[in-house]
Amino acid sequence: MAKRWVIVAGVLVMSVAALRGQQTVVRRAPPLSAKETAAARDEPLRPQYHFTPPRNFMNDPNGLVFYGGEYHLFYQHNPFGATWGHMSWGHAVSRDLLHWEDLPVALREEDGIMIFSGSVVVDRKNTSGFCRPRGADPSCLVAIYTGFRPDRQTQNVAFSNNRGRTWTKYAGNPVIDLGLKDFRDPKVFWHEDRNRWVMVTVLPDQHKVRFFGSSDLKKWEALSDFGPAGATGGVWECPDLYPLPVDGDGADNRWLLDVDLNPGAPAGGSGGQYFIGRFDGTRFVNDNPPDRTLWVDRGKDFYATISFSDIPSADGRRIWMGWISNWLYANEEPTETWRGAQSIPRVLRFRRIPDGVRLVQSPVAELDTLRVPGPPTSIEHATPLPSGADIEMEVSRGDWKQAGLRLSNDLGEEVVVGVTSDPLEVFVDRRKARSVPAHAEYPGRHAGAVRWIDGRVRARVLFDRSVLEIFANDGETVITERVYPTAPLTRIQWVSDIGGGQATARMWALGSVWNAPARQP
Ligand code: DQQ
Repeated sequence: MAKRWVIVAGVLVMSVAALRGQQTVVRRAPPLSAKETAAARDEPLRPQYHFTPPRNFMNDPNGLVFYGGEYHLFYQHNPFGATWGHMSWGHAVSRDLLHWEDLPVALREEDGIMIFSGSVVVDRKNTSGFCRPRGADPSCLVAIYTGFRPDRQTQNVAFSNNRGRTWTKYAGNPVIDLGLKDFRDPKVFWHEDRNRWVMVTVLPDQHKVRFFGSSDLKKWEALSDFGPAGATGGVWECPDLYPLPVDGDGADNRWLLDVDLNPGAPAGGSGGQYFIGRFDGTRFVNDNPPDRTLWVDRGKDFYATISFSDIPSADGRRIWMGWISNWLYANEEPTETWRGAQSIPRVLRFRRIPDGVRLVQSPVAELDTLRVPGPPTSIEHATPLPSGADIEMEVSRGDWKQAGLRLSNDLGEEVVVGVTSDPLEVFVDRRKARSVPAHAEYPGRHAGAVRWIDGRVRARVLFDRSVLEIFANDGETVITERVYPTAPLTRIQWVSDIGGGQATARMWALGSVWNAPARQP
């Protein structure tokens, strides 16, 4: 049996909750003092530029929305402990997608109903009647979330008239009740041509996405179903749907339908798949055969993605975030005080490659503002590794088998990020990353196919103490992994049979968002 990694920290539960619906009496852990906060932020595994909760457990990102100059990140959160439970929406805001200000819990478990995943929209024209117009601006924020009881999942709404600082649950909830035990994760957007709201949900165990339409966010009618299709080895969760241009061509917009799967992902456990097709406001039609599966990420730790709503058209980006974990071991990650991390926000595009149209993902440009000024370090011999790093590696076609960068420490713990030539793949090998017993599902080597582009494979590697995100060939292949060494990884060097000049890497140190103030991109 897998050894438990750590003792769950900071739980003050006076009587145990209520997965079965009995009365729940719990007391929140008190906020951390300034000294405790500083210590928790400097825990050896605490990422310095990826979002982590100030305290306790976090899983899926929820309700990503841009409003009034702020990006909002809500997230699945247990306010009472460092394992999953009492699900509520934690909340943080940012002006640059990197520096997040923690705010109080936005939506709390109440009356035995947990707040599962969902989305937030800007109700610009007050279609819901929830908004209190201020001057010429009639808008407000509306959250659409799943209310969870052990025997029933329903869709519900709540609204905020003060930029998300406080929320009111709608007295007429639930707004959709199909009498089902499994029916969740509403993602809502405004469909301009049909002049109505569209809600994308999943019927998880039926492997179906169900679409609903509404003019006021309160009365919903079922529109159509999509699925089963693609991968169905686990339940479907956290869907999302939006158009993306192919190769930047606004005349060739395809719709991306994102559906997460647990378990059944290529690296084991949870992961994301996507479908490419057409959506007419009522029905999604897959461009590919139903048995074609397209994976979002080849690592073991990227789940429950959701994209930002309401990013202004002048910006025009579609940006998503995903939770960097896996349900196989999410409750047992070896961190204290806090648990769970979100990915760097990623810009999404479609690109036509020889295999067809595919999703590409790249870190938001704002990340460059964290690069410590000065020229990058060229990695030739063993080089000191800062606790946050942005590395660009490139290998050229030739007579070699493997070219990798080894990130290591004096205990002999190491992670290798590299490329193999046959098969042509990028990989992350974390089998030797932790010298003490780890969860049985943690050690592993995870790889994804790449292609030669002008005789080269390039990869951007983001390292953040316990997080690795690899974007190969500008994000055509992505690998996201947590790494849990018992002491910091402090050295980086090539390990390969590749000839001189055929492999190059340069590295920028990245500052901590807690020490480096926000800068303009
Ligand atoms: N997590 C939420 C659900 C969702 C799942 C509950 C995905 O709404 O389906 O915490 O990780």
